[in-house]
Amino acid sequence: MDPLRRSLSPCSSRPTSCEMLGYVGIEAVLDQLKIKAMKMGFEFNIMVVGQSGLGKSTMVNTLFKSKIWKSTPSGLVLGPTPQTLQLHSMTHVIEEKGVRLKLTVTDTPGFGDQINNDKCWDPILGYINGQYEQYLQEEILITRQRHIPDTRVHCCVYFVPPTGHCLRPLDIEFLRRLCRTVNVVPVIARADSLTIEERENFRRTIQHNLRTHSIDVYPQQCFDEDVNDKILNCKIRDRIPFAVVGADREHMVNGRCVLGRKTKWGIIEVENMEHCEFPLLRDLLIRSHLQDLKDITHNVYYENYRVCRLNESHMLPQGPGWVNLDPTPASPSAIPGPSKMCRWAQDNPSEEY
Ligand SMILES: Nc1nc2c(ncn2[C@@H]2O[C@H](COP(=O)(O)OP(=O)(O)OP(=O)(O)O)[C@@H](O)[C@H]2O)c(=O)[nH]1
Ligand SMILES: [Mg+2]
Repeated sequence: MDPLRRSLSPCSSRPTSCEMLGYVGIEAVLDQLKIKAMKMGFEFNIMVVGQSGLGKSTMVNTLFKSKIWKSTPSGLVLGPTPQTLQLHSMTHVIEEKGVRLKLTVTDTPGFGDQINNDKCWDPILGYINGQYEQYLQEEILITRQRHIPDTRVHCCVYFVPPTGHCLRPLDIEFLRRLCRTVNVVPVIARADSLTIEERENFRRTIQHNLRTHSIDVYPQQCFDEDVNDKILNCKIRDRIPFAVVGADREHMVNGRCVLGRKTKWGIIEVENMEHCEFPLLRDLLIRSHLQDLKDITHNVYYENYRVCRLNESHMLPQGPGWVNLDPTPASPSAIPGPSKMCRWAQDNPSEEY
């Protein structure tokens, strides 16, 4: 056999590059990345959105007070939660095993109280696009900062009222717009008002509604990167929307201090999977998908926004990637959502918009 052929044969005991060159130390890149990331810390921004009175502000407190944060940040409302009248953000730096996370949760006023709820999504979309705009303005500076502060919303938790029927037209319209702009994780709010059977049926109905109306919530199937992603995300997609309960009070249960809601019949523990799915939401946001949410925000939603804006201001040459959009809108809130349409249009330059 030709000696060259023999050396290429998969059966031959070919020396690996390590054996040929000795130890190179490529794996140490991981340590370098880790050290750098630990020095920089992480920023993560969540927003809660939904109709008035569904427990959004309570959920913000639940997130901060639940086990993972270990301490209660100052500024948390104690006593009855007042109605949220304007959009506001709360930031807390959490440190665990030397890793620093700057978590910002943006609470929003509930919508749906008005007789005419037309365009009730405008302030929310305006805020989300406003953060993209702020980032873009920093990014296009000639002398830009080495680290651009990231206030972009990485995940929007959308509260669905526990009607037990189906998604209301208002929720559908809102979600359709939101999903084109940001990662959305819908949850069934105040899930303690549904029986286990009702919860399950409601979940399936909502999943069906989302599919029918092409509302692509997080984790989006089209962004699964490999088989492992697919397997894990399929399980998550099957459980979304999570049925959550919010609480900001602690109670003693069998000698344990738990976060929960005290009712006449007992205590609903928010961190107990037998009672609600808040732990699944928290784990998705923080433990398993934090970086993925940030990556999709940067690579998909922000990227779409950036392309749309640069096209509008004619800063991009009219090449194959050019997207023909409507004239520049007056305010950031009116900027057409940086949708996957934009991305799609880039891939299909012949299409007219
Ligand atoms: N039964 C039940 N009540 C809840 C839950 N979460 C919050 N609540 C109660 O619902 C009421 C309204 O809660 P908020 O957190 O203020 O609701 P919100 O969505 O922020 O309301 P707006 O600020 O008006 O938009 C409060 O009395 C809460 O204690 C829950 O999961 N189950
Ligand atoms: Mg509120």
